Amino acid sequence: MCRFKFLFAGLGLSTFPLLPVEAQQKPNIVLIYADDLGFGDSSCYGATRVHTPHVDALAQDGIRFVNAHSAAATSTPSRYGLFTGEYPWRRKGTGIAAGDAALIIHPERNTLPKMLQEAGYTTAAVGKWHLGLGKETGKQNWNGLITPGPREIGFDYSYIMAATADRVPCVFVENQRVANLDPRDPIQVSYTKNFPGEPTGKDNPELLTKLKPSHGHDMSIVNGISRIGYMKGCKSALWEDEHIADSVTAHAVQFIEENKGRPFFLYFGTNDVHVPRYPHPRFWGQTDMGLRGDAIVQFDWSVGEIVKALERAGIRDNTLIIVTSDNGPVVDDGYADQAVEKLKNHKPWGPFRGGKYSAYEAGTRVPFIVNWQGKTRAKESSALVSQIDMPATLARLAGVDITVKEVGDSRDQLDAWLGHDEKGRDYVIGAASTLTVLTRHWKYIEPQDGSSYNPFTNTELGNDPQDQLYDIVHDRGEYDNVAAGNPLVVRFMKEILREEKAK
Ligand code: NG6
Ligand code: CA
Repeated sequence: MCRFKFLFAGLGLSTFPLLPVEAQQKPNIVLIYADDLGFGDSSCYGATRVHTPHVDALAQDGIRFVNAHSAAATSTPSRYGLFTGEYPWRRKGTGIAAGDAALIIHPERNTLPKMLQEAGYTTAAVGKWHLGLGKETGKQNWNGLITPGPREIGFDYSYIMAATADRVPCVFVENQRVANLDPRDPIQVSYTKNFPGEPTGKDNPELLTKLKPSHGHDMSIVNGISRIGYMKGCKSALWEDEHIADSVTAHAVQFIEENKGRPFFLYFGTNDVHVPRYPHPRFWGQTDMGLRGDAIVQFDWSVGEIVKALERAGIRDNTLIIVTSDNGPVVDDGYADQAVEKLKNHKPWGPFRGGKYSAYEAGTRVPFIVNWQGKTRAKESSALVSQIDMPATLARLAGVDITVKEVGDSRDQLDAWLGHDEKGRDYVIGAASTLTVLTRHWKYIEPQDGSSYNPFTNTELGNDPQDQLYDIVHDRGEYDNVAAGNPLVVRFMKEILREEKAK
């Protein structure tokens, strides 16, 4: 049957390259998920003071989207949407997770990696996790098997940071056990109180040899940098920030090498360019933007290493590669790393307003590149696409019959993702401290009483007690609220939200 499909494809009866499900090995999928990388942070998206040749190369024979969205303006909810296909705002407890949060994806749920496993894929999660671990918050067995975790939601292999680099525990967790742990020096973690005698950034600023906080981040000190939360012990297992990219990249490359003979899915969540930004010294000074710019170069290096590994393994042209980010950019996210001082004319948010945490576009409008050598061609696409569609779209690519699967809000957008459909979604709901509805013409922001500005991160949050409506085609910077003059459009957008909430 598959062979006939190829014939039809050749006759132009199909608008996208049909999947060689039996004739050839199913395509591998590599999802490179940057942290806080903004729309304008790579050279193929217009940056001039940082060069990202490896990301650019993927755009050069791939689809570079200019209207692509993460599910939320912060990490945990975006990743929740990515793996479950359910809008995170539907689910309580999907806000930014502490380092000792319980696993927020219920093991009973269908997930992207589970669907790919069923389709015969070997699956891996390498890098930033930030979806919680264990059954109960604060009760993880950090010195033993930490469960449930990646395995229970569909990952055969995992090598992860539990939360973020600025949150304890500052250790890698491999297959749900702390890596390199010496049982004679066990690990202890607390988000409520410090361990007696342990220094903190607040009380012992003289020990902050690598980075000092600008706001928050004044608890346990690891590797000369103070963090959120308290931890003690496990000296042999602690990460060094300057080696995080090398470590996660090496583990991702190893997974590729070991699984080149069978279809695989690799989720590679980089720590770059999240705080604390402390790239390996070989990247220092590669930009004139200080550590934030150099962390972008380090991210780009990781992308290059992954592509090289695919080439070495001879599977480059049978691998779909996606590069995107979990939310928009932030310049000062809590460490005095000179990012603000050295930013000058660089615009991490591109032409959009707001940034990470914001309901304005830069909160969720992220870089998004889909590359499948031989199948995609250099193209800029303005199709409206969203990471919420990751499960349905990739499952379809893998040959899963998604009509019989629970994929929540996720829709099959393979045609758009491969560059054959210029429209994409009719609308997408975004989540920050309020909800938004974005169509190809309009952006609506639901009224919200919260503060409109975060002075610490210098973010316009997009909150306003009034309806906000923007003509996103002619006013992509969202400066002219046209709600009053377009009551019918406002009503229509509210109706979309009302219906979505009722689902
Ligand atoms: C905030 C942190 C910020 C960052 C963010 C999560 C403070 C003052 N700020 O609470 O530094 O860690 O959480 O970022 O602690 S995210 O990209 O993982 O969502
Ligand atoms: Ca993030």
